[in-house]
Amino acid sequence: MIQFYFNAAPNPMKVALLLEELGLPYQAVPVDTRKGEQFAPAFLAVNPNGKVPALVDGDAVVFDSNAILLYLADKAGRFVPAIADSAARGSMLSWLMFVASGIGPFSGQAVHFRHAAPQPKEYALNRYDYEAHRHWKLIEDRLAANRFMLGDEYGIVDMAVWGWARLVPYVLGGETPWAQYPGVKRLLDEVSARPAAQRAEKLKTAHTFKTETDDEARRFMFPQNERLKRA
Ligand SMILES: N[C@@H](CCC(=O)N[C@@H](CS)C(=O)NCC(=O)O)C(=O)O
Repeated sequence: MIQFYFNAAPNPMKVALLLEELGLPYQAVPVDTRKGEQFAPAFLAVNPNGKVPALVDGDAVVFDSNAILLYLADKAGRFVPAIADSAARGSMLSWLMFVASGIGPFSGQAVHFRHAAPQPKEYALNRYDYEAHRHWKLIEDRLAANRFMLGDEYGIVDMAVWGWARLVPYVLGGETPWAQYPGVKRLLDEVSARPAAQRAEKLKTAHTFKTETDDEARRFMFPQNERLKRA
């Protein structure tokens, strides 16, 4: 059976959504990153990058959420265009990698500098807030013109967007975070209403993850700060 290493953050949740959409049997293995479980040798043997999600499927070991989405969808032949359909495949790969290399990292850094970084942070917050908005605007433009990211068909790019769209108010802050992104909100609501998304969300409550950001959690989540203490 597939082993799915996860926590309740955006990148694991998009994989949970696809596993549920595909109806695949899997064992959910919680990795409590606030307790440092991502650095346990047994987990690093699965994902040397020490981050969730990761997946073991027989002989196949796959890490990085968007790689896992593509791996599972290709294997099932669902939620992705066929390899022979070059135009659709090119579009799918472009937007999937855009989420992987743009939406995820810039949203993550915007969260860090908005909610966690010490002062002074104006320069860094401005940079990541600007880039997060710039990336989300491209998704918004796409969804203003299309029901789903690739047109009329729901697929893994929508699932990748959904994982992060759930956090847009936290990423972007402000009083009315959805005002500039009605298309993203529409996609979020449509995907969240799917039974598979509701089952994926239940994973969060089936396991109790540590929620406090205390000194121990900060040490594991922001290990770079240990260098500053030694300086
Ligand atoms: N590029 C990776 C990023 C994975 C990632 O940053 N995961 C976060 C949760 S969303 C994590 O494991 N954080 C714990 C840590 O950084 O120690 C992916 O898309 O899977």
